[in-house]
Amino acid sequence: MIRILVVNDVHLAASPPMGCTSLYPDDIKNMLVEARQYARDNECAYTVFTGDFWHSKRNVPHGLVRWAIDLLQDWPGRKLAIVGNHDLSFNGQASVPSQPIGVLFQAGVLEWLQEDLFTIDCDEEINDEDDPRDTVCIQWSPANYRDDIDHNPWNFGLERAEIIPSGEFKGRKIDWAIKVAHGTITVPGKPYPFHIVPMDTIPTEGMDICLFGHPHFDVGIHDVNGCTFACLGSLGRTQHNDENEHRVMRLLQVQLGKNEVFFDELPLGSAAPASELFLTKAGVDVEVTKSMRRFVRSIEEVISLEEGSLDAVLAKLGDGVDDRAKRRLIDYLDKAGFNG
Ligand SMILES: [Mn+2]
Repeated sequence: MIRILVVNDVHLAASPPMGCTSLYPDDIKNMLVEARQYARDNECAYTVFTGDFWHSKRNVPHGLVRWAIDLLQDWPGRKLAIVGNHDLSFNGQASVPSQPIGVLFQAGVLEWLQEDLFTIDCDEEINDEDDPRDTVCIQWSPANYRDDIDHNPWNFGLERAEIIPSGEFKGRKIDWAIKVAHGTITVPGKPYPFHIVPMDTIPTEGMDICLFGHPHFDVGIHDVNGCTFACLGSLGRTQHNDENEHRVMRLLQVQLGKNEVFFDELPLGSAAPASELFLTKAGVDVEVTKSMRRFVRSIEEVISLEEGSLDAVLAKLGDGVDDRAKRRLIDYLDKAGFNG
């Protein structure tokens, strides 16, 4: 079998997001080291990072970038990555070369999936010859993040190539077509007050598997219209919410044979217990005035969302808000650490 390790929303950071203790940076590092050990022990041919490798858009210390380079350099197999909203500045994908994620691409420790990639691997458990009958041919199709990605389900479909179009293995039949995406893909039938893309609205024709990040909660593994959608949630628990209080941290591993697929859940034993990762709010006695209540209510109206991400807040603000105002709001909220 060809094994693929999937790592969602790492959110590596030098300082803890709001609501997290100073344990946060080491928690991420510990889990990444454990993920690498899985890649070694299970001889994963691929590790897929589904976006948001970094948490902060700015002020990432060189030492941490160096640490990430060293980690990934000693990580076996091909490491394929797409970019998430947290990896980008306001200039979108054009900002990649100047972002920490761009440094990882330039260092050659991560491969940026920018267009469809075709790979071929020999399943050595069957035959160690490069016999077409025993090889597994994969089409990888990326959906890197951009601001309007959740506006159209077609952004998450793919155009299946029946055969490898060029190169050494030209003419080989594609066994698996895999989408790798960063977007708000949700289970069918569940409404949210912001832009989402329910799985059953995505054109799944020709698509076997969709591995996606962006939702930080555990969406699970779902077969919808002939495609298996999988997202076990973010590695980085950036928000102190109910979901993260109770999440059992694990990674997804996909095993592919020529005609069969298995989805395994790998436990992350190194994940810090929630009781140590999150700050508990101590009650404080403050006189709450009428105007304070009014102010809080108005903020609540904007941010009372099931998932309080910055994107969700902005989507709720609607199209009527001036872009410059939105950017300033992003800036303020980002500085305040409110950017799950
Ligand atoms: Mn994220």
